[in-house]
Amino acid sequence: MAGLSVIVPCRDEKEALPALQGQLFTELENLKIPFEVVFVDDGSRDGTGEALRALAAEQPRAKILEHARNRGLGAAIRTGLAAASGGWVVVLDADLSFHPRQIRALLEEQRDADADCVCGSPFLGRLEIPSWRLWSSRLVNAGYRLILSPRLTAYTSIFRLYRAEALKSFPIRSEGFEINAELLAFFLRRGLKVMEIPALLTSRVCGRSKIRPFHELARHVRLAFRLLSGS
Ligand SMILES: Nc1nc2c(ncn2[C@@H]2O[C@H](COP(=O)(O)OP(=O)(O)OP(=O)(O)O)[C@@H](O)[C@H]2O)c(=O)[nH]1
Ligand SMILES: [Mg+2]
Repeated sequence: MAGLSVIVPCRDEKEALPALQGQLFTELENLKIPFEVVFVDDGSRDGTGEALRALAAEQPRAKILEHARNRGLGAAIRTGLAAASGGWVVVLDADLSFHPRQIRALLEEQRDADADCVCGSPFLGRLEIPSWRLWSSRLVNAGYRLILSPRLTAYTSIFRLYRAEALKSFPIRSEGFEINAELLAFFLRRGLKVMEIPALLTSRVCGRSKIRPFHELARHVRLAFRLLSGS
């Protein structure tokens, strides 16, 4: 395995960083593979930037990138990807809602199936989130299953392992949360091998959710039209 880059997009996540730092780096060291963690601070206003710089002073394997103003989850992942040097990329929430101990299972599935992308699917595993989130997520995923492939269940989840070379070759356009669906669409349409494994998704325990449901739904609808029209 050529090294792993873990991209962590962060918007106003100062409260979540101490727990993330403790748990993410321990899990990654236990994997016994070369790794780096690329944090992208996306115009945070709660001191996330300062907290990340302090973290990087303690963690030589952390890279910190900053947007001067908030540009959205998609833009943050693209910035992180441009700086990622690993042969494999994992994208992870800052709030531990997908616990980093689950990264090991993504890597094992990649190796066993020789996959180009492995998705952690809470729909195959477990979701411990409010029911309105569950049903809105089910609805959006049902739409993508119709457009892309009924075989997959987790088009909107962030937690995945990607072959970096493939990921970097895509003309990614998403600015917001719809990037997760756009990336999967590229893998599927290029005939690359995508696998899913069960994952556990829990609600965040600190800080505030950044997702704006109606705004993100509009972005998903726009992406769906783009995928259907082939533009
Ligand atoms: N860089 C960047 N990161 C973002 C932005 N919006 C959200 N994020 C990060 O993306 C991840 C997912 O956002 P969350 O707010 O956790 O969204 P969610 O996981 O759908 O919902 P909750 O876990 O319930 O809050 C977190 O690490 C956020 O800090 C953004 O505009 N820019
Ligand atoms: Mg989250």
